Amino acid sequence: MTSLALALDNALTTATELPGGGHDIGDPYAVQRELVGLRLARGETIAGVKLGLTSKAKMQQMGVDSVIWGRLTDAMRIEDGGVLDLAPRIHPKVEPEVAFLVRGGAIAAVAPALEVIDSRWLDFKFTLAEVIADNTSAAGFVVGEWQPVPDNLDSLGVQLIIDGEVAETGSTAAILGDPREAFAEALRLAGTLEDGWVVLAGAATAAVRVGPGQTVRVEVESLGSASLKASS
Ligand code: 0L1
Ligand code: MG
Repeated sequence: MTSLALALDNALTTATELPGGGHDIGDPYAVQRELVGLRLARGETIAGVKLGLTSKAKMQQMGVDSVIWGRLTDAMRIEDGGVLDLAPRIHPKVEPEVAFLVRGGAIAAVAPALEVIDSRWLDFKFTLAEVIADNTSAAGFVVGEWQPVPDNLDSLGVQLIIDGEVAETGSTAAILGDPREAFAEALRLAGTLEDGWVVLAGAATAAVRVGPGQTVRVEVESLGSASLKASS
C-alpha cells in the first residue's frame, strides 16, 4: 500500500484537503486501485465506472488529449431526488452527464445523470497523475430513469438547473462527440464492464459548485431529468 493511497483515503474520510501539484506518482492507476480497495475493505462494492475529461474544454484545461477513468462504488450512489450530504464533502461540484446501464458488455439503456465531484486536492489543483490517483475526483452520482438509447444521442440538449435557474447549458456532443464513444472508451480502459454496472459518460458542461440546501437538476432533451438536494 502506497503512502499516497493512505493519505488520499484519510483526506476522503476526514474531509480535509491535501496540497497537490508536486507528487511524484509512479503509476497513478495503481494508486487509484489501492485507494478504492480501501473503500471496498470497508464494505463498499463496485457500482460501475466513470469517464473524466471527456470534453475538449476540459482536455485543453489539463493539456491532455485523452480521457481518464475512475471507479464508482455503491456508497457514492444517491437516489434520484435524494439528498447529497455535504458534511463529508470538501468542495463539491456537480456536472450534468448521461449514464449507461451495462448488459453483456454492451449498452442496455441510457439515463440522464448528475455526477458529484469533490477533489481531495487543495482548491481542485492537481496534476493529471494526481487526479487519476484520486479516483478522478469521484464523489457521488445520481441516475434518472433508464430509457432505450435514441438514434441521436450525439446531439441532445443538456441543462444544469440549480434552484430552478439554468446554471449551465450544453449538448451531449460535448461528450467525446457522442457519449457512446465514452462507453467504448470505458470498456477499453476498464477491460471489463459487468452486468448492472453504471457507466458515467462524462460532463456535457462545466462543473458547478453546490451549496447547502440547493436543489440540482439535470435535464437531457428527450431523456428526462434527474435531481438531488444538498443538505443544509
Ligand atoms: O468527471 C470529471 O470529468 C472530473 C475529472 C477530474 C477533473 C476534475 O476534478 O475537475
Ligand atoms: Mg464527470
